Formats: sequence, structure tokens, C-alpha cells
Amino acid sequence: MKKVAVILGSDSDLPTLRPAFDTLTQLGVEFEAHILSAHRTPDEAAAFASGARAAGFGVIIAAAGKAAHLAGALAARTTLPVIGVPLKASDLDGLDALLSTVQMPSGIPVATVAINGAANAAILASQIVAVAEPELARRLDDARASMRAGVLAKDDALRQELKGKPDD
Ligand code: RP5
Repeated sequence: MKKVAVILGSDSDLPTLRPAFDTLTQLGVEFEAHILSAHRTPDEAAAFASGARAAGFGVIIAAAGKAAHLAGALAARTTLPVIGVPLKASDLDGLDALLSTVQMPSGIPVATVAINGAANAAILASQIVAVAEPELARRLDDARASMRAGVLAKDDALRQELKGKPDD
């Protein structure tokens, strides 16, 4: 199975990325996490992206806040799919990172998830890996079924709670 790389722009981003680690672990997807910055360690970030395919990675998740160039800088160095996670890390509440991540020039795409969308980034990365991994695809189907059951149970609980109450 291809590995997923999770690249964080700073150790201060760790708490927001924990859901990605948890999701990948639950789905049985092998991953590595690294702290690399487009601005503070540009050479190391570029070297990681350049060697990622040969190192066995199938997709890269890149999470950064503020002027978030990490996902784009990595995407510039590889044709592996790159998923950007803009982070809320400044007075601009993540809008700065969202625009910096999503507004890529034509030719170098970054698949951008919601601000602080670490879990969705992990699910999307798993879906990409699952294209060639039927067992992982089955686990993703199971996770969807479990989510559906959870929502339906809440719907049932709400109807039970309101049963007998007069309409407005
Ligand atoms: C970004 O700047 C990082 O991804 C982080 O979200 C933000 C602040 O970094 P620190 O100053 O906390 O290291 O590059």
C-alpha cells in the first residue's frame, strides 16, 4: 500500500492535525508525519516532495496557517496528489491560509479541504490510496455505513424526544 505523508508547517499545528493521524490510523493507512516549512526550511521541504514518490508515498497532505505556501510549494516539486489543509492560525481566522492554499495557478493543483479540515484531508487521502487497494475501499465503505447509522440513530432519538409534544 502506498503511504500518506502528512506535512505540518509548524509544531504549533500539531493539535489541529491530530484528527488526521487518528483517521489514518483507524482506516489502517500507513503514514508519516513531518514538520517542514515552505519558508523556514524551503530546501528540506522541496527535497521531501522531490523524493516522495520514490520513497513510497502515494499522496501528500500539507497543512499550514497564515501565508500558507506549503501545499503549493510541495505540489510544485511532485506530481503526486497534494491535499492542502488551510489552518486557522492568525487574526484572520484561516481565511489567509485558505486563499493562499486554494488559489493555485493553472498547472499545479492543490486539492484544498476546509479550514482546519484535517479529518477530511485524511479521508480524501485514503480514498486516493484506495483506488488501488480494495480492502481499504471496503473499510471506507464501512466507515460511511457507520456514519449513516449514527445519523439515523440521532434522527430516531430526536423523534422519540419530541413525540407527543404539540406542534407549533
Ligand atoms: C505557518 O505559520 C505554520 O503552519 C503555522 O500555522 C503558522 C505559525 O507558525 P509558528 O509561528 O507557530 O511556528 O507557517
